[in-house]
Amino acid sequence: KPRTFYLALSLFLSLIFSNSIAQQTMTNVYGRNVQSLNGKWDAIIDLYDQGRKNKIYLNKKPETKIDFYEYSFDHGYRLNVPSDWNSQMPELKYYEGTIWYARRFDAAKQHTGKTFLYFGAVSYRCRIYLNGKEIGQHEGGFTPFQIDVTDALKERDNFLAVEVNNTRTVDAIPAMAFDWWNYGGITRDVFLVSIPKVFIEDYFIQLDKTKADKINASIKLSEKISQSVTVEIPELQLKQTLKTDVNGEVKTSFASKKIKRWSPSSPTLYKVKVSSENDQVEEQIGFRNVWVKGEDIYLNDKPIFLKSISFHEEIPQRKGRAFSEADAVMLLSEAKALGCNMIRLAHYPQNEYIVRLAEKMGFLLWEEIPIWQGIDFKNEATKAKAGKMMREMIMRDKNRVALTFWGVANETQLSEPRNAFIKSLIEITKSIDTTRLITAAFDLVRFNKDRQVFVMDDPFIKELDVVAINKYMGWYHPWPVTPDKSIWDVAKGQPLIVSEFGGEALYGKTGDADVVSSWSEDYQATLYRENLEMFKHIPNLRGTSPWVLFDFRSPFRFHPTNQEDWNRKGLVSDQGYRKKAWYLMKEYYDGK
Ligand code: GCB
Repeated sequence: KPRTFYLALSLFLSLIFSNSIAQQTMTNVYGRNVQSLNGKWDAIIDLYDQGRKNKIYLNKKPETKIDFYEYSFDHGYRLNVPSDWNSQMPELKYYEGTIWYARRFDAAKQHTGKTFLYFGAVSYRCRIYLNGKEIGQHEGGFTPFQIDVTDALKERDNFLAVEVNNTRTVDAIPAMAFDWWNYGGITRDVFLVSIPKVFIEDYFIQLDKTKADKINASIKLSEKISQSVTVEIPELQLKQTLKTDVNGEVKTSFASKKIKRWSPSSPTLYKVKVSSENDQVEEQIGFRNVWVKGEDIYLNDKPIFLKSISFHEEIPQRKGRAFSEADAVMLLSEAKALGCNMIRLAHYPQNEYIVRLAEKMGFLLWEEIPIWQGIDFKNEATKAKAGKMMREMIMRDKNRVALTFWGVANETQLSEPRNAFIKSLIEITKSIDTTRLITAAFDLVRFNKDRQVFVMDDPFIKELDVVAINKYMGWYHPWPVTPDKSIWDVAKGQPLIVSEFGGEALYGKTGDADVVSSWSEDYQATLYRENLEMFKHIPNLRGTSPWVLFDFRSPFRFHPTNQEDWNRKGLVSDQGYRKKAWYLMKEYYDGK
């Protein structure tokens, strides 16, 4: 008993503690007054984790004749921020452990306002030290956080050190093994954000779930005070000035018959301005309705078929994680070329450049946290981490009209702890946002010999708006019957998406169109042809998402000649060449 009590207490304290130092980011950091801290940072590789013990974040230099320090950030390694470290030095290719980053900077003096230090993402866990003091911690490699540095900041010569660690652990998300590269480092933008003392911390502005002429808006100030705030959509001649309540919050709605709804074929965005007595912020927001009725998914009152594709946040040609607008252009242009109207962002929230460009280019988005196989569902601390990640993801992207699906899990096995875990994620999601569809990907579909149909027994799917199935027919699973006899009776009454299918091919390998182990483009093409045939026999199929757009790096994949650390399921090779199956998929999507 006492042991559980202390465990619970320490969990509680650690949550309070870590939450209070690295916070949820304000809405729309990219629309604020920021100073970039991107660029070359100094680095120290700390394989044995000695840096914290030796307080290297103090950055001491010998002052007397008897002083010496066994470290220095000067004249050592230099790493680009943002970027993973693995792609920057050959000796860091497989590195898993701690690396210290440091840099100096001047900061504009703040007379009345506040300054936050913002990180788009640090993979996987980090501690932040400013001018010799620890000011924050964060865990989770794909979501942003901020730290209030108003008091800790100097005008000249600040010393910022970040202790980054990407060691895989059983209680982490993702956990010990996952089919992508474990990139470490400060992988996204670092900014100083200057903001008035009382600022617009959060707003959520979206079209009503079902009504085409009703925009709902809620605004929250950073302090619990009553102030007047104005929300304006100039192009629609909509403007309201309201008063926040004693909690600094206010909700309202706008009615307009003139709203042009956002859709993949016409991705209209409107300038939206939010201002308070001291602060103002604006961005482009789109409006659309999405709901499910029976087995159909409706976008703006019309049933839609989701022509989706997945990619990792990775530029294969560079063998590194994607982080810039140019990277987003590369990935999304290739998805556009395939004829897609949706992206499943695999398997974690990707950077905001991708999300924001996807929206301008007219892609629906599915975004998920890396609940990817092997998660310790029994661990309460892991569950709390997942909830925090889910919240961080939704808070970042809830104003993005493209966001259509919140994904809560990928490939989980039946168990009570799993149900409780995922249910808690669904509850968190609904407590923030009820306008999107909730989904999860399952790999439990199997062939029922007696009934001669594909089935799945997982009652949990009833909790979801849309059921997603990963099924690798012709790759991991041999065909039990021919594709034209492959009838599905899965998730009847609900819309179903085949969220993954495919197989590996080494670009340029030809022949053996019927031999799985040939790794040839011809076999991959056969596999696609057969799966496309099977799709005709899934009555509630409302979307497909081949796995995957590009070959991607993964230590799972160690075949010496065919894989060499690459998952070769790409429709496009690591060098950017389209494989034969790409053309089949393109034809399928163009015909839909
Ligand atoms: C899956 C996973 C995906 C893998 C893929 C594969 O089911 O969801 O992350 O990369 O299979 O290639 O095996």
